[in-house]
Amino acid sequence: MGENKVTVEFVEDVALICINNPPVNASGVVVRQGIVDALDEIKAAGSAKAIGLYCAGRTFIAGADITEFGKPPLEPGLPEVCNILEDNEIPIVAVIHGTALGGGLETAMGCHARVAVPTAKVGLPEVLLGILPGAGGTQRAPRLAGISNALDLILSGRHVPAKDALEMGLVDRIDDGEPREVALAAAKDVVVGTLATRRTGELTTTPDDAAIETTMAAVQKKHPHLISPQKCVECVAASTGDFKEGLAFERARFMECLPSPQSKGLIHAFFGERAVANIPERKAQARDIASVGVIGGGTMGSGISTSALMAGLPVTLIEVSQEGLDRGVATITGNLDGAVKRGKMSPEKRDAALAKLTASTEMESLAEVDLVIEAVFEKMEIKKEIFTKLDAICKDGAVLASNTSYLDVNEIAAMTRRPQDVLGLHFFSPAHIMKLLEVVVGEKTAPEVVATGFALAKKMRKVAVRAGVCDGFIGNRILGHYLKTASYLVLDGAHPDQVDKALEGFGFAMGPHRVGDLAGLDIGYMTRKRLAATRPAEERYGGAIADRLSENGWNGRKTSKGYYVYEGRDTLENPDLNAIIDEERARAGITPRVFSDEEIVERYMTAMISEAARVVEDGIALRPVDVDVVFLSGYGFPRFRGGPLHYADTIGAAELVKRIEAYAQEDAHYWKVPALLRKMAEDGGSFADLNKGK
Ligand code: T1G
Repeated sequence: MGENKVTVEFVEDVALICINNPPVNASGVVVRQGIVDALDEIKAAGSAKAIGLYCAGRTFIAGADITEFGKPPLEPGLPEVCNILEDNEIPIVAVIHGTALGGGLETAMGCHARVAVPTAKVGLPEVLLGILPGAGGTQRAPRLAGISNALDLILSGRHVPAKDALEMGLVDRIDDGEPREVALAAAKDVVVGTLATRRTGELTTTPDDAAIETTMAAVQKKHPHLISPQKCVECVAASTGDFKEGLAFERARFMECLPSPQSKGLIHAFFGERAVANIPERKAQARDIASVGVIGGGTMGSGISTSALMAGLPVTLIEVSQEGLDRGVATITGNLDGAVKRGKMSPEKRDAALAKLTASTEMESLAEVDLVIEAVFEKMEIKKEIFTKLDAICKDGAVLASNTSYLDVNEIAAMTRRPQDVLGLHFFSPAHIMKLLEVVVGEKTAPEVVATGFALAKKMRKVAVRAGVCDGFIGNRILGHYLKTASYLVLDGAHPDQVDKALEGFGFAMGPHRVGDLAGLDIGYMTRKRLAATRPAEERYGGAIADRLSENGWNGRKTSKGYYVYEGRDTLENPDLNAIIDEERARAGITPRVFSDEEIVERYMTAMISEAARVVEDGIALRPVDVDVVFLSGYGFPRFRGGPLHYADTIGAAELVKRIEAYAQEDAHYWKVPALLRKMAEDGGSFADLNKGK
């Protein structure tokens, strides 16, 4: 057995239990058994009149050990340990520091009192994993904090600061100090009676039918695809009854959620967002980034500047004209005000961030910055000019990044004498909100420059994914492919609104036409024009309808008309659309046919999966999970589906190959079976297999 994860210390008439299971004291079976053994040891010693339970390291228990999920259950289970704690004869006080989450908070609620240090936070985030608090959380939290607070905690999964937890009744006292000292003092206070203890299961929950009904209706509306939120509400409602029956009810509901595909998808997403940090350059020494330069004060440049300022970095914003600069500064100011309004930052932090913004029309102002991000118009000529200048201006060792969303980073790097310092940092709009950052690695990009890109992402609280160089890198390359399927579906008989609704039924927040209207149809229009010269003759052109819209000046929301018409907050049908669709079908000699929603989803997802497989095959993405994280963090892919290639495994390679071969009968150029997928189908492999060990 490894070193002891749970130790007991006797101090006069109290005992201390210390849990030490780095990095987050996850409650794996060794910890759970260790707690039970520690209680037995203390009982046998007979000297302790109170017990202080605390954790070493940076946090109290951060939950059940998620790596145990999907394996045969290991006894003692977390619910059992929480009940053993509660039934213990000697009173136990839990001391919380860091983040007591999920099974961690449930363990603390199984104890007879809870003391938190001021910086501690508590939460029940199980719903974010497609499950529910399954170790008594849905029964104890309402008893301690009331039904409304419990519903908020359990359905939001948010981390509640210690002072709010005290107000709710989840903790009994706030004491500052090292966990062991606080635990010793608290146990002593229990002995002398200045810290009251109680068994949570003996408390009662005051019914609140109105809260239950309102919340149930709200989760059914907000999460029509998810099963665990509704079960969370049912469990909280059950907490007004008998405690033991409530625990049994919760256990049954938990076991209905745990094996579900959506829980597997959400857990895949959780670990995936951490797995993508495992890059070949992970051991390289990132360069210190203490100042950032941003060239371009448009939407992207302002968003990137905002994100850097919110991360506490000084930013020098460069624009060619004072007018452009003023516009950029105004946008940044508006972004920061928005962050304050959304409660993402305090007014003081907003002022401090703004004070770190320098604006200039002179690129020479970038001479001393540690990293520059170019975010100007997507024209290679302009970027080449800028990087030539940067090469002459910036100090040795400065990292030079382009925010290009598809252009060749190697070509850009070749304009400098320092290609090893050049990479792509592809942000997603709005850059101060979207989590995804594609770190595009050029042929000559140095390992420490890649590591610097990942370190910058962490500082900006973004999810960085490593991408190779190709047109569109990971996300936009795949997007460009599957959007053609959407256009073919419309030309062949489906209506844009039907396609949108079918994909929204699959779980996307918005279908591709609604997204196009939001982003601006002119972006796709310019891309199609850019690629026209190199489009293979045998490729079916799907852009005719969208071209007509853009040529009419109907580019989506920003022109109040695109695939839809926008009047205030209303989205209406575009009365001119059907005629355009009919004309373009006729021009192409197409007799439209009916598509089912199911076929729309199948074709759309199969197209996405096939190009995603090729992106992995080509080494543009390191692993399938990197593609999943790109789509979860940057393209609104439904999180409970786990990402395109996690979802592909639920269909299976053989079925996917069969679908592509059937579609290829209509269009052999567009529908090709990726070699990787065919091999998977032949040897029964999966994308999950590919993720292992890479
Ligand atoms: N189990 C196993 N490993 C975990 C873990 C967990 N619960 N939480 C984190 N890790 C790993 C993580 O994969 C990473 O590993 C390392 O710890 C550092 O994490 C019955 C069933 C606690 C806020 O959902 O939210 O209890 O990459 O990079 O940014 O009702 O981790 O280093 O190899 O995220 O400082 C409920 C999940 C579980 C909390 C810290 N608990 N964790 O964030 O570090 S279900 C959760 C977090 C449950 C009961 C049910 C965060 C954090 P590696 P990190 P961080």
